[in-house]
Amino acid sequence: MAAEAIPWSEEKAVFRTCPVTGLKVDLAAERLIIANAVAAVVFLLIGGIFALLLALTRWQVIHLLPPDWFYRILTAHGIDMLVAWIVFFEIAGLYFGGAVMLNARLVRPSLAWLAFALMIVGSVLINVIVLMGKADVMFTAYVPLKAHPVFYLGYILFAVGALLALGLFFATIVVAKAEKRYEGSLPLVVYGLVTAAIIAAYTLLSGALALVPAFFWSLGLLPNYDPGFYRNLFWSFGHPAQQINLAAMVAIWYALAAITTGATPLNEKLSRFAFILYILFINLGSAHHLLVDPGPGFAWKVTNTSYAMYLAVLGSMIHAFSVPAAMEVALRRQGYRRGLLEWLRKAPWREPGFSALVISIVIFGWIGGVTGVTIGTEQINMLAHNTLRVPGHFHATVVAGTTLAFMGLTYYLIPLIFRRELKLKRWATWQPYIFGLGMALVSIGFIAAGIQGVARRHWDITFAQAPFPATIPGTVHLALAVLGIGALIAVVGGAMFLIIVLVSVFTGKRQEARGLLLVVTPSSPPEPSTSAEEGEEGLRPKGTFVLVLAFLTFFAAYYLSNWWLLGRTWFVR
Ligand code: HEM
Ligand SMILES: [Cu+2]
Repeated sequence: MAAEAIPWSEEKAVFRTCPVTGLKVDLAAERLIIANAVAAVVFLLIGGIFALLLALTRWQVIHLLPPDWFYRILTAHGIDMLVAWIVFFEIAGLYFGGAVMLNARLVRPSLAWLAFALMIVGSVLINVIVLMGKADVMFTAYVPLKAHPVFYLGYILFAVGALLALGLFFATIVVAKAEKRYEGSLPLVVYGLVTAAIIAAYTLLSGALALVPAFFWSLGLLPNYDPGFYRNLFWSFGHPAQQINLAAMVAIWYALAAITTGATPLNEKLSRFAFILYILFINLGSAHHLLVDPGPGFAWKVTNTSYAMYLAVLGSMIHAFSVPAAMEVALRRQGYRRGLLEWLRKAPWREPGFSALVISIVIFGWIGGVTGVTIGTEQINMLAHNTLRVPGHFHATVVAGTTLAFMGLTYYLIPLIFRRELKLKRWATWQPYIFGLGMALVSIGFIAAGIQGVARRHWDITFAQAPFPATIPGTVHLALAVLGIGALIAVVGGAMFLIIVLVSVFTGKRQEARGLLLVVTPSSPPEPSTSAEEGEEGLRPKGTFVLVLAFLTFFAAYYLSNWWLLGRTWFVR
């Protein structure tokens, strides 16, 4: 028997059977999923309050915080959001994918609780030491900026906890296979999570390599720490960490498409291949953080940020076609076959999982992806480096893209995992739109200000006390007002999410979800068209094809216009 050959097989797991999905849910895994998800949401709340303070400072007519608090809150916001909120949620996702989706038991729940405790202690330590004013170094903590040792210790504890959780995820999948808990190959969503976890493993190790010496350096035990060395290793943590988010987000895209429209991938092999492209190539993109560093040479920079990086971009392009195409085919099957886009018009727009998915894809691709590839190009980076274009890019990817996808999925986890009735359903219908609109404005405001040269991470964008006079065009204020107004809208959308989740979890009726997974039950679903094309021809994803062409045109226009802008900075006749 395979099961006996496995260490830990003596552990007794207790399962319940989910009446909706028929999955066997390990109760220990369920409790851990809940704990990690709740921690994630709490850090989203804290980071969100900080976001509001920052945005009201960036909105130049308000300019709320004094300089020291601006940098302090910026440090805490970056860590609470990018590290705590995202990683806690991802760990919840890994336990869900590794155990629940495979009918398997989570190995060693006690170690998983240890991992959770390490991550909590780490993130609390960081917040405390930052708010005490002893670590105003931003989340990147570039050497030779020096923080209090507790700051690095907090980072390291968090990373060790996350590594432990990853190890348990891999072990759970191996044991599930050996115990024959699932048949055939891994489901695509779990496959995507495995991709995320593989990237996470080397990411976290690089993080440890960067931060452990920094810890000793700040204790005074290491006399010197080379900034170039630190920056290289930090970014082999900091950049791939975003690709974990990317892989997890794409896995959730496939899940949301399946939940809300019944979509199945058109070509699963291709989708799997696209995930492999991430593993192989995406880490090379880290070099885009070092484009102005004196150490690495030009050829190294260009090779890594261009040629190799584009293979990872190809992965994203494949997913960005596959997910909408799968939805289009599913909706055409339901009868919406007229013209190119009837399926899109009649799609379940009031279902928050669907709207979150579409808004996530659109802002991630059209704003985040396009600007990322553009500013990651060596030459154009010389214009964009350390301007507000950079936070404009990553608020489109990691906030409107990843965060919104995570929010969308949460609405379905509440009945399934928390086993509570989802409350405030009408709010849920609106929430993705409000958050998405706000974040679109935030990103566009950032980018528009950045294109006009406004620095990021800088309290005084007017450079009032600088020895050289700096002029910023008046239109910058318009861009920053768009940012500020967008932030207010996004904060309302974020608060709605938090209220829906907390009200449901703490006051929702305890219930076994019965069949009903969706948030909105249409009273009368729209009539499928009758006079439409029949047969296979009517099922082709023609609409998605046209949308993708429109995207590529926009991409080319934005990319080329940046070369044009670059050309204008050279006054050579
Ligand atoms: C309501 C939502 C949000 C708003 C309004 C917001 C706003 C801001 C602002 C104004 C800055 C400062 C930019 C600068 O002056 O350099 C900033 C930085 C940042 N934000 Fe957000 N943010 C939001 C949500 C998020 C989320 C959800 C994440 C991550 C998942 C995130 C990650 C970051 C990071 C990593 C930085 C850079 C920190 C640094 O430069 O060290 N933000 N954000
Ligand atoms: Cu990066």
